[in-house]
Amino acid sequence: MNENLRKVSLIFLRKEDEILLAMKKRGFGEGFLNGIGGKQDPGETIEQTAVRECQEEIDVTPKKLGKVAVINFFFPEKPEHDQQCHVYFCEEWDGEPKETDEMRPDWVKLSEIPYEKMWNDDIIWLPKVLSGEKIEADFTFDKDDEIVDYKVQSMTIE
Ligand code: 6U4
Repeated sequence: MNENLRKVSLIFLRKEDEILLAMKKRGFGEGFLNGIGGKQDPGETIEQTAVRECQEEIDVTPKKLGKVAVINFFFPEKPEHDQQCHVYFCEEWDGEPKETDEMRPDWVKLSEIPYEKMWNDDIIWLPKVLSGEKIEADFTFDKDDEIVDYKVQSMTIE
């Protein structure tokens, strides 16, 4: 695990055969559908970040999180974007997902995930974690945010 990378969280709420995706309305990844998350603040554990971001972005408080992936994203041409993304599934939470200034959430059927509206790495790793695998991955992007290299393996440390 790369301890020097800035950590960010990403949560996917799940119920029955649906997953919650949200359109990011501003900032990094604007316009993409994704799970809910953001940057770790000083003094927080990454799980605390995951909970806080979910509260801020869709007004939901996760009650139980299961880590499913740790993914390093590298941008050699824009190293300020390098980040380590800690991905969680959540099946128990308080509140109902609400649109905020940051995200517009929507339930989507697992069989109808619109990968063409998401980060282009998602189609590579999200199906794996949805099928129950826990993974570690590295993705490297060029200046146009296209993938130039990647590696996905089973998670060795939980
Ligand atoms: P600001 O705007 O500073 O408040 P914040 O919401 O704290 O931002 P932000 O938007 O930088 O953080 O977080 C980026 C979010 O996008 C995190 O949840 C991680 C996620 N993310 C970044 N690169 C991704 C990628 N290649 N694939 C993916 N999610 C990615 O699926």
